[in-house]
Amino acid sequence: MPAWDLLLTNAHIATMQGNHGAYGVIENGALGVADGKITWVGPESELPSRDDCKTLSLNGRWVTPALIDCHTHLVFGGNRAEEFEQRLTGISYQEIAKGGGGILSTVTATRNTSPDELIKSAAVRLQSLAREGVATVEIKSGYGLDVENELKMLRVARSLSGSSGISIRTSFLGAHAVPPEYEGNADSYIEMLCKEALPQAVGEGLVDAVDAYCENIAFSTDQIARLFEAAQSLNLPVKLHADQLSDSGGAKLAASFQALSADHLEYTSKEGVTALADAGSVAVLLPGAFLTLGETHLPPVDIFREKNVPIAIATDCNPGTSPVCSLRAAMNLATALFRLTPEECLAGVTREAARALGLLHDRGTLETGKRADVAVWNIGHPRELSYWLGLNELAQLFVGGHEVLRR
Ligand code: DI6
Ligand code: FE
Repeated sequence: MPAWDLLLTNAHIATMQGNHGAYGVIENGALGVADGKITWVGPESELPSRDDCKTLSLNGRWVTPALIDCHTHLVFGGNRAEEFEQRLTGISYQEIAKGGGGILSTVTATRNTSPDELIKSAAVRLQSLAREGVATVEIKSGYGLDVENELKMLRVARSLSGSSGISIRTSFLGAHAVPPEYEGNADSYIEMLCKEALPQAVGEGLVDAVDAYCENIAFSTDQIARLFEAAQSLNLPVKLHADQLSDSGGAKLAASFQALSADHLEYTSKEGVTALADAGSVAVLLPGAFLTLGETHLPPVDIFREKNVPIAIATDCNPGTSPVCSLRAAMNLATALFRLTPEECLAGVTREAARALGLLHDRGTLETGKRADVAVWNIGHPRELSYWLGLNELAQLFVGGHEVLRR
């Protein structure tokens, strides 16, 4: 007889297993948890007899995998509401960046903010994600741009996990912009990242993956290739901000390093998509940045579908191009702006987001053996999770079988 710590009954379950029909639905289902893992999931009528255990009837509510935000810059000092107003008068993001504003103004603010203050402001944004059912959040560095401050950001990101119950994955984004100390000398900056910043951050256990910004206002493919070689020699997976503002060969570069994901991709060519398909990399789409920048060039969604490139969706929460602290809003935007289906959106913040973090073996779908990260919703069908904008129907959130939130 199975012994469970927790049994959820009287639920409709969207398992999000890719090969189990739309949403992987099990109507009138049940889900058993032992030692923080899912040990049984199926129709309630097939439940085996069992020892007594804590049982929770969900009264016909829907259950999905807890959501995953696989691309955020959640930790930063200050904000850029002033720049936001400037952009509304017609000054472009690139012009502001070239004038020393943009990312570099957040670098100054982040360097001048203490770890405690960074934790406080990021925790507010993290709670905003969690109360909509997000249990795993990727957080990048990239606003420190020197050894001390990149490590400070990563330590802050790691510490957010303990205080929230949310699982945090970190990405080293030292190659986000050229810092003022290295102006005109991006090659030396990359060398410093490879020889000092990255190895030290890895030595402290602060890095789960290495990311970079491949763009004509940031780093070239050659520079990033050097960083990615350093990442590989440290056994770290890579991912890339690719082809966001121009086709700069980012997707192809990412694919050549078997990247977990390539992100943004508005300007990616068919060749770039084919390379991602061959490498098994995930395309992470970021509709919040598309919206905020008033972008009109659409990512090649039809070609992703044709080539079976998995599509994830994330907030890209950052103070410049995506002040978005709602993954549910990103799902809705992805339907409106990119014409993704509600099922693609939900897969994009569960199964495919897990894949984009290299965590699909552990979460992202509801199946036995995976961590019991479960969201319970007051909805009539999972398509509603992409339909409503600004309505929060989360009832409960479980992480590793423990309830971390109830509304
Ligand atoms: N692409 C983005 O959208 C963000 N970083 C990046 O590489 C923007 C970051 C910022 O403007 O602060
Ligand atoms: Fe980003």
